[in-house]
Amino acid sequence: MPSRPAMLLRSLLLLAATATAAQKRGLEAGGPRQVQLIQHGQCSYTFVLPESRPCPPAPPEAPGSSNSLQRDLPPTENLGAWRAQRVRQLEKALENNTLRLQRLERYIQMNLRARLARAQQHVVQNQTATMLELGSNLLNQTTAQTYNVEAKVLNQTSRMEIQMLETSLSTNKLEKQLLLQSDELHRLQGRSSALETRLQALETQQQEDLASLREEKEQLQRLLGSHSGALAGLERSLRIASSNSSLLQHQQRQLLESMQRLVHVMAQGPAPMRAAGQVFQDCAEIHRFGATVSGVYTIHVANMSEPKKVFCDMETNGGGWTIIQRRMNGSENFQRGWKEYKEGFGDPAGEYWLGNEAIHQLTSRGTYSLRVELEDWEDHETYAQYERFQLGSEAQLYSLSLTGYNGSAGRQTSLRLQGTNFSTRDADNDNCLCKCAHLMSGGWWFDACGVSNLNGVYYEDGQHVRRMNGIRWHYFRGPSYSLRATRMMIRPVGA
Ligand SMILES: *[C@@H]1O[C@H](CO)[C@@H](O)[C@H](O)[C@H]1NC(C)=O
Ligand SMILES: *[C@@H]1O[C@H](CO)[C@@H](O)[C@H](O)[C@H]1NC(C)=O
Ligand SMILES: *[C@@H]1O[C@H](CO)[C@@H](O)[C@H](O)[C@H]1NC(C)=O
Ligand SMILES: *[C@@H]1O[C@H](CO)[C@@H](O)[C@H](O)[C@H]1NC(C)=O
Ligand SMILES: *[C@@H]1O[C@H](CO)[C@@H](O)[C@H](O)[C@H]1NC(C)=O
Ligand SMILES: *[C@@H]1O[C@H](CO)[C@@H](O)[C@H](O)[C@H]1NC(C)=O
Ligand SMILES: *[C@@H]1O[C@H](CO)[C@@H](O)[C@H](O)[C@H]1NC(C)=O
Ligand SMILES: *[C@@H]1O[C@H](CO)[C@@H](O)[C@H](O)[C@H]1NC(C)=O
Ligand SMILES: CC(=O)N[C@H]1CO[C@H](CO)[C@@H](O)[C@@H]1O
Repeated sequence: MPSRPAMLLRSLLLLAATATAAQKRGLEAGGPRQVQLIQHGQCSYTFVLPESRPCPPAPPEAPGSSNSLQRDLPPTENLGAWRAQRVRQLEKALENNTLRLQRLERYIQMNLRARLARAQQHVVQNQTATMLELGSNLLNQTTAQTYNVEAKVLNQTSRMEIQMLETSLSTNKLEKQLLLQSDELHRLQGRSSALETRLQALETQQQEDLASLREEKEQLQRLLGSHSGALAGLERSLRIASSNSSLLQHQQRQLLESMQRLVHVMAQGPAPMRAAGQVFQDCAEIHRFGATVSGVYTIHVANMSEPKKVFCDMETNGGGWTIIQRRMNGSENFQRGWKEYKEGFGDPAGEYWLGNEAIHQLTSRGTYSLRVELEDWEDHETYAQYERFQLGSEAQLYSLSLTGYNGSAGRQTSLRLQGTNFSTRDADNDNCLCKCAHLMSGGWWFDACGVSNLNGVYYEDGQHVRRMNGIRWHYFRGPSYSLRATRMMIRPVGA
């Protein structure tokens, strides 16, 4: 914006120009004075300009020429003089004009200074306002444009910033991801390396194990070799041992037999040996002691002063039987008196009678059963068994007491079960008016002579039938059949 004095000067010059123009017009109008009115807004200014002299008449013009140049064109001969004149004229006019101008200036300076100052002030103010308005408009526009541009720039900037932010954000995210991934990678690498080390350790361990296993295997193989050697040795010795074992069994059998012989010998031995060894009352005790071979053994029956030799059946029906009567080939005479039947007679290895006293003593001490075995000449064998057998004392005439008959020698028992007294040819204790012992021979538990007598006369084969005094067992072979072999034996019940 131009400065205030400059503006004032411009206004002044403008005014001067106007004034000159007005003067010209006033001259043309022929008025002495020139009055100029200037309206500005509400105010109006009246300029009264001084009367100026009319301008000198123009030099004579050539007819037909309207052009000043043509008019001013001098003749060529006095061109220099004209020129000088003309310069002088111009100088004078300039001078005059200068003078007038100076006058006008003075006038203005003197008369119109205050008004002019006011007008100037107004003008200046208007100008200033206008300029201000213009400037403010410009400024508005500028500011608007600036705002616009600024907004655009800001928009762009913000957008760019946003984009940058986004970019940076995404970059950050990417970086983070990258970091995470790199971390993961590191961890994985670490783990992988750890795994590798572990793997290596395992491999080395495995190799060591393998080596040790190989070593163990070799050791085992060596051991196996030695073991198989030992095994072969063992097999050899086993073979030898098995052969030895059969030998041993043989030896055992021999030992057993020798032991039984020893028992036998002991049973038969003299008193001092008996005292040192075992004392047996019957064959059941000897059997319990371990003897399994049938034969003659010595027993010590209680209340009997002398030991007795008996034949022990260690096999029949469980063994342990004490034979009290035996007939087999008629080698022994059974026609004996009371005393002989009381004490016994015959050969324990062959035919014999144990003796009524010994039988009484034995069957009085415990519960005995009686088994009677019979054989005819036709090779039939049969038996009669009594669950309970007991013989009374001599005072009771060796009376018979039997219960529980059982056997194959007939439906009925051929011995009267209870109360039959023993009779010999010299002791008639039967229930017959006759003497059964005379009639039937031997000694027996005759009733009214009865249906049996195993101590009768021994008849050889072919003479054994129709014999009343032979060896009879009625319910086996009838009343007159003499048997070939008989055995009477006793054993404690439950043995
Ligand atoms: C200011 O100037 C304008 C034109 O530029 C004119 O119309 C107006 O009358 C002036 N006002 C005064 C107070 O001079
Ligand atoms: C300048 O701008 C402001 C607001 O932007 C407005 O009020 C004012 O009238 C404007 N002035 C001119 C001279 O346009
Ligand atoms: C910025 O520019 C977008 C499009 O380029 C426009 O939609 C938005 O209105 C502008 N914002 C401003 C404040 O100018
Ligand atoms: C049987 O065993 C005895 C030792 O108990 C031994 O001396 C003998 O050689 C063996 N006999 C055999 C055939 O192996
Ligand atoms: C055996 O003898 C004793 C006395 O030494 C006697 O008391 C007992 O009754 C006798 N037993 C038999 C069955 O005779
Ligand atoms: C009867 O048998 C016994 C024992 O076997 C024998 O010692 C005896 O000589 C025999 N006697 C007869 C007459 O056959
Ligand atoms: C056996 O003899 C006794 C006497 O000792 C006698 O009382 C009894 O009646 C006799 N028994 C029989 C069956 O005759
Ligand atoms: C012999 O006695 C047994 C029981 O001890 C019995 O089962 C059986 O029937 C008896 N036999 C005879 C022939 O009586
Ligand atoms: C050329 C011209 O007009 N000169 C005039 C200047 O003014 C003086 C008097 O003031 C006149 O004498 C001149 O003629």
